[in-house]
Amino acid sequence: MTQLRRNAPSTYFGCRIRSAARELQHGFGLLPNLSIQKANVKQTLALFLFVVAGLTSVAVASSPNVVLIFADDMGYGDVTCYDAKSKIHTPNLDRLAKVGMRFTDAHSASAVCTPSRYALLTGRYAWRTGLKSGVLGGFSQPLIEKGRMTVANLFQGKGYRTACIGKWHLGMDWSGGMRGEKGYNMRNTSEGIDFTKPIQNTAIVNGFDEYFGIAASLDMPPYVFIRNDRVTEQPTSSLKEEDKGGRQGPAVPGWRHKHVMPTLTDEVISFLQRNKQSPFFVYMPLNAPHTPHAPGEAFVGKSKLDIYGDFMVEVDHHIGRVMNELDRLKLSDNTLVIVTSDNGPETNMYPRRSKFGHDSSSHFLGAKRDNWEGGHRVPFIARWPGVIEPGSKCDTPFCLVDMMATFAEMVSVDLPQDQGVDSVSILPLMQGESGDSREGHAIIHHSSTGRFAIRRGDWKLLLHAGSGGNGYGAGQRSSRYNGTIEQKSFNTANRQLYNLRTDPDETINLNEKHPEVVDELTALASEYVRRGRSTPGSQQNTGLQNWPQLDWLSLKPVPATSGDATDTNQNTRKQKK
Ligand SMILES: [Ca+2]
Repeated sequence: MTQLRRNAPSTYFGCRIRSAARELQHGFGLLPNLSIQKANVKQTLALFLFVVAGLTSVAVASSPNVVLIFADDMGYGDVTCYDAKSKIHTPNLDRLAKVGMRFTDAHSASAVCTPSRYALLTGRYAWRTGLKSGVLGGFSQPLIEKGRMTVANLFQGKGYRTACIGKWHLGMDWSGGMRGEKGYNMRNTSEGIDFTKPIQNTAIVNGFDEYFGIAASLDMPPYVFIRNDRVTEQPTSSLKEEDKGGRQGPAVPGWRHKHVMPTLTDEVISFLQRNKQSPFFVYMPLNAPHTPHAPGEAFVGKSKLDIYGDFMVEVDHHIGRVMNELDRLKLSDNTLVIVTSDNGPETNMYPRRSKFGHDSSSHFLGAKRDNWEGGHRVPFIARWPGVIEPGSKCDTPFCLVDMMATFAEMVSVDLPQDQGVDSVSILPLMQGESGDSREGHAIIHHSSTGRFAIRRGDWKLLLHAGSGGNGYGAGQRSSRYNGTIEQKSFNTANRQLYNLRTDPDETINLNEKHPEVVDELTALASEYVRRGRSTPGSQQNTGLQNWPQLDWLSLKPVPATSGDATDTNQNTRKQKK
């Protein structure tokens, strides 16, 4: 029980005393198994401190709402305000950027879905779990460990209503499924599963009061909506009987992929209407523009590009619906809205690039799965009236793993030492602080095959040859890569060092010119892996066995110039303002 908040209230929230009873009630959100009768002396004392700290802190009534919209495979170049050459028009995203802040150097924590989501929600890189590469399937076991704190826990513990509405893709325990089996596999077979039984360990055990959505990507079975811990309808049919696109498997009669995004948005709007009086946190992981590309009739042909473009136009439309509902409910002034993406665009961007001149990766190299920028550099727009300067831009690099510390600072929670271990608050960046407030803290990039890269300041070091993800040189998909710059760039040295300030397109490998930077960044990445964390604090357990992707690991100490990685003073855990 280390969940104590900071005493100093944040100035922009205002300060009001709330009742101890309410504090207690919400405090239990983070303490599900604690009862006062059974609590020992230590726990009671800690609980007392928890309440007292709350008396000086931020009132629930003035707490900002948060809506986090997480598009699936939406590229940097798919959003007009990020790429003026984009052939897809995104008026709602552009409108959001006009009254908010556009971050130009934001990175998903992985180049693929599942690990990116894990890191977003827990503030910890997913390669520290048993999932060293790839993603989960629709019937895989949960990836988030029991007791692992999520951003939803943070908000829930502060009295927020919390909802996950969308694509989970972090595993759950289906009745008769693979519970008890070892390993994290992309399990998409429904063999043995009883859909009439409750599902254990869905999003509702990870801090979400409500969950509605699909288990995994829209190209993975089962094709059924889940509400909390039950399917909403029995999947007695199969995809091949109902719709096209995606792996075969159980589907509910009448299932249509194109209905999914409108349904999710309807659910978000319903949640906003039901919870307009209380502070809320909505996590809305969309199924789009990931495959299968399934725009509704009203959007077919709208992009004048292709079906992907049409689907992207629909993504923008539904984001607009959420924004409009916040306006209608008069909630926009007190709501932080974030729109970002879980990784770069799918490789079907290459034929689109050559045929239509629309580049979903913008000018960056590579796509989803890659450690090159196209794999993980994502749009990130944040609107928060009164805090974020309208129409502003931030060029400081950060990673979506930083949301945990950011939200913790927003709601005045000190993260326990063993939680959010890779997360540094970007709240100062949102508030317009100039310069790199991360102070030497580096970002780790991770590809679909489990390869590593590290970014600090202008320097980026890839600890492998090639993209780290897509095999541009060979393979069954190679025809779509023919003639691309990615194919020409695929044969590299085993280390790639790029200066992203002068060479954002990763064209000139400086590994031989600057071996000292290669050594320094290799040592820093090694330190992050070995210590089980990339923030200051106590060593966390990280097993390094059977991990072939760590062939680059160095035992050299981190040079003194490398910042605060070895600082164990827990007071520096907080982002310096
Ligand atoms: Ca994705």
